[in-house]
Amino acid sequence: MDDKKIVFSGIQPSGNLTLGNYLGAIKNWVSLQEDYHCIYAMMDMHTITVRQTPAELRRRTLEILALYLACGIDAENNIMFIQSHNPAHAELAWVLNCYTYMGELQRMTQFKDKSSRHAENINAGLFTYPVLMAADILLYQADYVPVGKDQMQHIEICRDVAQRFNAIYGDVFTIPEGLLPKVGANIMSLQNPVKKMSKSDPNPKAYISMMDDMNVIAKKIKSAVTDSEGVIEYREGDDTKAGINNLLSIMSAVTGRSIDDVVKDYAGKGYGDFKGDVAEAVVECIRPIRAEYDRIIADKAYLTEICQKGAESARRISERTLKKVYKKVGFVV
Ligand code: AQP
Repeated sequence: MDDKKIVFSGIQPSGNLTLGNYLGAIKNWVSLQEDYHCIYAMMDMHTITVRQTPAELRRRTLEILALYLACGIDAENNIMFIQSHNPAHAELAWVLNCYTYMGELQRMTQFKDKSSRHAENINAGLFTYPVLMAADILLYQADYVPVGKDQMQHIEICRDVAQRFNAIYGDVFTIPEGLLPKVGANIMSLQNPVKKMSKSDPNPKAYISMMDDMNVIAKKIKSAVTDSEGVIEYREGDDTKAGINNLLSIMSAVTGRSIDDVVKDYAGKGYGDFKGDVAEAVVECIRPIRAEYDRIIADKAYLTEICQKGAESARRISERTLKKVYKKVGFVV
């Protein structure tokens, strides 16, 4: 084994992936694959914290894998697998549940947000979601977890639980670090730009889906909510500027140019010109990914083979951690 560090991340197939998922997570994953051992999963177990249509969940799980590949994740050199194909995730989550405090989980922003959106179904799984996420990461002794900003709070709780466990039993878990992309860590809703862009937003105009037609993408960006000031300027923390800030971040992330550079191009220009250019840049970013996706999704046998191979590797790696944990807590192994 070489001394490359380990990267773990995943996305839940709870809807079609958005531009936020791409810029906040997958784009970063692609850039890490040269230098690290990367493990990228389709987190289906997390999705059932909210009701799903079973046939859709099954379909979307493979679609997400096809999208990972289309975005440039190399199947030969990385492990990709479906979370539920490795029972160790549920097994370690149970143990970690017994080392996580209710008070810690009650503070989680995502729990508060999702329980207010799904008031009819505030289930225990939704509450303990961060514990399952901690198990996902700690099983593989991951050093780094590339995520968007919304997930940093869950990385913190994962670190706390791992440190607590290590303090009792010795160095069982590697303490992981969250990795945010330089730009694109927090892409906001196009209709309510103080809220993050989410794939499960009931209003499809609020997000760009990686599956949207190119003309739909352009339309959604052109109708993004902005302000009436008419000045293209980035003002961090100013909610009245949230729409323009968001479009500037998107433009910067898809073109690789700094926000300052982009702002200079639009001195004295109007929102119409700017939105038109952002729309074009996003379309040019997504178009080749879509073409590749359409090719890959047609080959179900190939996708199934990747999942099977990935699950075998994932099970092999995680078994070592789980055995160690079981031994430490006193289970007969
Ligand atoms: N708007 C965003 N900007 C930047 N990064 C984002 N991510 C999600 N939304 C944005 C990052 O994408 C990865 C996958 O997230 P996930 O699907 O596991 O869960 P999520 O964070 O809850 O994403 P969604 O799209 O909001 O899903 P739903 O609507 O089902 O809750 C993570 O790295 C996340 O940070």
